[in-house]
Amino acid sequence: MRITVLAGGVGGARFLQGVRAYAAGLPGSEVTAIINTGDDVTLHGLRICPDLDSVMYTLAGAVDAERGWGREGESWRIMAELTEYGAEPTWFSLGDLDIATHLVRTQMLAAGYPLSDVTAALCQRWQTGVRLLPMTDERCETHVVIADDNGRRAIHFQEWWVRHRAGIPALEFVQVGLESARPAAGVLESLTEADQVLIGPSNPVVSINTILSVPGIRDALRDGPAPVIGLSPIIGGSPVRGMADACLPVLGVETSAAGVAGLYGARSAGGVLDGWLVHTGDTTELPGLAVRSRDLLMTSPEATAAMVADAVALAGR
Ligand code: FO1
Repeated sequence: MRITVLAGGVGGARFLQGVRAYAAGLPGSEVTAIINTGDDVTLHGLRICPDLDSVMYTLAGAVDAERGWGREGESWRIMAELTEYGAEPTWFSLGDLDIATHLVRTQMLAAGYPLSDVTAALCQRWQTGVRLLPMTDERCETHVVIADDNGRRAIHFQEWWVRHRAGIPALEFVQVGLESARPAAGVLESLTEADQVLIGPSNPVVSINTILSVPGIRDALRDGPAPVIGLSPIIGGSPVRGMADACLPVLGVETSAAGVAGLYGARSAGGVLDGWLVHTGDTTELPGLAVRSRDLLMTSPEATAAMVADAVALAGR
């Protein structure tokens, strides 16, 4: 079975551990993940791809499990030196081990390799067992429009998320570069040749909606042959992880399983979903959408693999 997954960072990484565990039980199966790159940022001259790296480190068993990002056993000596020099930003912490990844990526990009090739090269080392594809090879970044004492202005998503902990109300998300971006090499094929497409329980606004907004990706899902099943990132009105509740209202979407399903839309009504898994007790009623409820807490790769099995069963219903 060829499974293609749309995913963001920390939650997406956990979900992919479960998809990989599920696929391990099906000999000859392949898992491809299309990862959000709207969070990417250049700091201290380094190109940083937080979602790609969180997924890569997690699948490799090298992530700091408590934080969900960066390397296990990390040290922070370079960051301390940068702070001594007063080199901003000091609110975004780069670990010494992690910096090696950014150095390799930045050098390869500068030498002309597309991000998809750079990602494949980095994954060579980590043997992730899942093919990781950036949603696009083009530079494309989420900015957040805020209003504060300095007036109405746009700041990079990372500044809003990490520095301000999404505490300043967002007025709008702007995807810089997205309109002219194309899906990265392999992305459209992975959707049209898949037997099963899954939309992971990642941030629906700044991860999944960003991927879907790359020209060509939404159409490929809508017109593709594979069933598309999504998993709700909202459990009883709260996000499983992250701060999706600070993002959904910006699009006028209710923070609920039903709200997110409405954002993605049922394929029968021009959206992308055929089926929708919600957490026990949550509901969604959308014409043409098959809905099933179950425990959606990703407590272990095995528990998540059971979720994936239910998603696949829902697709075959
Ligand atoms: N998240 C933080 O909350 N603080 C940090 O200093 C931080 C640094 C960082 C460095 C590399 C990396 O790949 C991720 C990092 N993250 C950090 C996580 C990350 O930026 C966000 O959680 C995501 O972009 C949202 O998915």
